[in-house]
Amino acid sequence: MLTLYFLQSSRAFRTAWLLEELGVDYELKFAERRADGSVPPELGVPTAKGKAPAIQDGNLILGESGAIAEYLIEKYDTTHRLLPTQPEKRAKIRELMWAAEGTLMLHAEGVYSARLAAPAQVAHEIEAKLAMSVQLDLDWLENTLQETSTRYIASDDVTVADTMMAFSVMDIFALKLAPAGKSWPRINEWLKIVKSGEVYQRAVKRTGHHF
Ligand SMILES: N[C@@H](CCC(=O)N[C@@H](CS)C(=O)NCC(=O)O)C(=O)O
Repeated sequence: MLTLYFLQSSRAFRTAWLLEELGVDYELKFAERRADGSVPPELGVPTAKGKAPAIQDGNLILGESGAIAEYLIEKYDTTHRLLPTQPEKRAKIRELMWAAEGTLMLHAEGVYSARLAAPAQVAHEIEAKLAMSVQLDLDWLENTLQETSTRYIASDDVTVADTMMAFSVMDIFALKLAPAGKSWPRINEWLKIVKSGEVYQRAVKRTGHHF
């Protein structure tokens, strides 16, 4: 059986939601974060980096939420429900998947690190500058949603892009990593649809995921 190494309030939720969407049976190895936010060694994450998420499927041990998503889709999405076969559609979905980690989370982590590392006055200034990148990312996503005008991010149904991107945006909103006073109505509408999804809710129930 597939094992998911799950850390609370982490990107591991992306993998849990995707596994639920795919209907794959999995064992959940669960841990709360330590006080400094790190993974407790008792979780026994088997990858070299020891971060969450990680999976073990047979002999395969894999980290990186994006690589895990690609693997799970390749192996278990046999009807191509979550990643359609047309090259153009696949490319747009992958654009969102890469952006979720390589752009939105990258910028969000910058804002968060500045907040933790610098003295309040300095942190405020650095944070405000870094948060501009987060704003541009969200503006881009807002425009994308306006252009596609689909219920989910890339289609009227859930795709693997939603499972990657929703965590990034919810994390940014929950930790207030975007500039204050801005709003992204289409993004909020999309998040409402995501959160009301039956399978999404099943993943929340199984993992207790929260920010
Ligand atoms: N790029 C990696 C990032 C993995 C990562 O940074 N995970 C965080 C949780 S969101 C973690 O394990 N933090 C705890 C630690 O560093 O000990 C991915 O997408 O999986």
